[in-house]
Amino acid sequence: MTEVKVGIIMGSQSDWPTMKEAANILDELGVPYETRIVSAHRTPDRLWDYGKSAVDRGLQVIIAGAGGAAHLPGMMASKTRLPVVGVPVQTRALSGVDSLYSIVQMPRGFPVATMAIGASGAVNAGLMAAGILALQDACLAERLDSWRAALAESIPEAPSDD
Ligand code: RP5
Repeated sequence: MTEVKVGIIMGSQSDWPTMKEAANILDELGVPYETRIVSAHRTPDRLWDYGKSAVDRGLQVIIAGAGGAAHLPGMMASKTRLPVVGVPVQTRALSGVDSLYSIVQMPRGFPVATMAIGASGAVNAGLMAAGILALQDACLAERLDSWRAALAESIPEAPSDD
């Protein structure tokens, strides 16, 4: 059985279209992950249990996405020493600036690696998780290098009108 080392958690089903971008990139890189809805406000006990058991279950990185009063990544960081990568989900009312500020401004001692707002942030969260795991996994490091090289290769040298 392949060991799952990345947990992708989110505050609500409504965050999934954004957080799926993190899952997609991990699929591309061949990194197994699990996905869970864990809300800081609506299911605090689930958050606690998840954070408490994360290390023992073999997780190595947690990607946490939430929107609005986005307390999930920070609360998860308070409960586990695993690296927590935070994704501010774009909100309708405040375009995700609320989510960003809720996630990024952590008190000293409990870091959250905060990504950009929305889909780009979720993709980068997946890449960040892969980069962390690649430190101990030479095959994954090779796949990540190839992925990065292919992206660079796909960028044209000059703009076109098409
Ligand atoms: C947050 O509230 C979630 O992360 C979500 O982004 C936001 C709205 O949740 P729903 O009302 O759509 O379930 O906790």
